[in-house]
Amino acid sequence: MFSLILLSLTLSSFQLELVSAHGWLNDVVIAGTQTIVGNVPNASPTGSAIRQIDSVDPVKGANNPFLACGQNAQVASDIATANPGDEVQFTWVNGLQGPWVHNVGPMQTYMASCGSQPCNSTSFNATSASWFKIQEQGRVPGSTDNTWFMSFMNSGAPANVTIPSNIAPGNYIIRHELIALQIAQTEGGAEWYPTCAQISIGGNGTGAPLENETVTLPGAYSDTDPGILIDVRVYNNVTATYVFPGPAVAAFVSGNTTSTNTSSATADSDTDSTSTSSSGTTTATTSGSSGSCMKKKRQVEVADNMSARDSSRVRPRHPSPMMHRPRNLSRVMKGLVSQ
Ligand SMILES: *[C@@H]1O[C@H](CO)[C@@H](O)[C@H](O)[C@H]1NC(C)=O
Ligand SMILES: *[C@@H]1O[C@H](CO)[C@@H](O)[C@H](O)[C@H]1NC(C)=O
Ligand SMILES: *[C@@H]1O[C@H](CO)[C@@H](O)[C@H](O)[C@H]1NC(C)=O
Ligand SMILES: *[C@@H]1O[C@H](CO)[C@@H](O)[C@H](O)[C@H]1NC(C)=O
Ligand SMILES: *[C@@H]1O[C@H](CO)[C@@H](O)[C@H](O)[C@H]1NC(C)=O
Ligand SMILES: *[C@@H]1O[C@H](CO)[C@@H](O)[C@H](O)[C@H]1NC(C)=O
Ligand SMILES: *[C@@H]1O[C@H](CO)[C@@H](O)[C@H](O)[C@H]1NC(C)=O
Ligand SMILES: *[C@@H]1O[C@H](CO)[C@@H](O)[C@H](O)[C@H]1NC(C)=O
Ligand SMILES: *[C@@H]1O[C@H](CO)[C@@H](O)[C@H](O)[C@H]1NC(C)=O
Ligand SMILES: *[C@@H]1O[C@H](CO)[C@@H](O)[C@H](O)[C@H]1NC(C)=O
Ligand SMILES: [Cu+2]
Repeated sequence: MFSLILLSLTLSSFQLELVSAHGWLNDVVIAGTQTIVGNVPNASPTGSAIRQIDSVDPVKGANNPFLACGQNAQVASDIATANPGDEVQFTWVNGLQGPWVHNVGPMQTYMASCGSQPCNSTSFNATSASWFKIQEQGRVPGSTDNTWFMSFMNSGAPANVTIPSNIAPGNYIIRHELIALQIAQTEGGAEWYPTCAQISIGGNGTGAPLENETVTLPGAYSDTDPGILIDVRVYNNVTATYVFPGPAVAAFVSGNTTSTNTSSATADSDTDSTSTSSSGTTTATTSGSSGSCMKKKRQVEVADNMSARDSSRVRPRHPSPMMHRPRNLSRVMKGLVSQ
């Protein structure tokens, strides 16, 4: 009897570790005023402009079709409104809706035009869309203790992105992506957490990406990119440069008007976007949850040795409708969660 209780405790702790170590986008705040709450993964959806995913597990593998908008992401019912130059704040949570736990890896933001159709239309295909990058954040410049911007979210803070101040009006998906690198010194170890929100942008801007600044997702990454398969110096040597994966930030984003008003005219070529893509020989590994998490657990010691500052307090803010949360996390659990 007692051993049965122990066994079930062990199992539930393990399951707890799985959900608390990963996560999802809880909400987006636009211009400090408009709050869009995302649906809990797999819960019965209510109206939102954030595309709902069905698992808190990371997307694994650079060719995984879920790289576009996240695990089995569904078209959302609503459309948020925004203006050029607006700040967009993305608040990520772990699977228990406490603060995001990972602290090493880049955060990148892409956008894609939905064209003349609203982005809540099922005829827009995120997997074949032309995505352009508007922001990338890695290690904090000048950091001497290997602090990454991602770690700021461990206190519950949002990630902050500015919509390009000169972007042309229209229907867009804004896609925020975390790439957690704690076990990425092994090929296939990188954990992608992409998420998509549907927005309509107003104003009178004219900025647009060049054709050769756009990529597909999947397509933009390879499992062996230097920013995906990590050189150990990324952890141990803070002066080693981190090479962001994917395209450069589109030139128009920095107010660089040389690229304005040209992309719709150049429909001829996508060769540059495919040149940044992977070879296409790697098979996508969808996140078989238990398999990837077993692997993750085995590598905890390695990751421990290499990870940045531990900033892994788990303080759920509100109870999840999906699961009970424990009153207390053991030290062991905290150690696991920190990975
Ligand atoms: C798409 O969004 C618009 C604006 O919010 C709304 O009027 C329309 O009903 C939505 N369409 C669908 C299919 O949900
Ligand atoms: C979306 O685009 C991808 C990549 O081009 C394609 O494989 C897929 O069939 C498309 N989906 C739909 C519903 O058209
Ligand atoms: C976003 O901005 C808030 C202040 O508004 C700050 O506390 C937080 O650290 C920022 N997030 C990141 C990831 O830099
Ligand atoms: C932008 O265009 C709209 C009409 O589409 C107009 O009402 C508005 O005043 C313009 N804003 C600026 C800053 O020019
Ligand atoms: C992209 O295209 C523009 C204009 O066609 C060209 O000036 C620029 O060098 C190209 N950039 C890259 C990275 O190929
Ligand atoms: C740290 O990285 C820099 C840049 O890659 C390199 O020049 C330097 O030799 C490295 N130092 C050590 C101790 O590895
Ligand atoms: C604008 O683009 C040009 C060419 O890509 C680049 O040399 C320049 O630094 C950019 N300016 C800004 C402000 O980003
Ligand atoms: C954009 O291009 C169109 C067609 O080439 C032109 O009529 C329009 O004036 C251009 N707009 C700007 C702001 O350059
Ligand atoms: C782990 O850290 C110790 C002490 O900092 C170091 O000697 C050892 O080489 C590291 N191991 C790995 C695999 O980086
Ligand atoms: C968690 O449990 C430990 C040991 O039972 C206890 O010392 C600690 O105060 C508890 N923490 C909280 C937040 O309840
Ligand atoms: Cu995780």
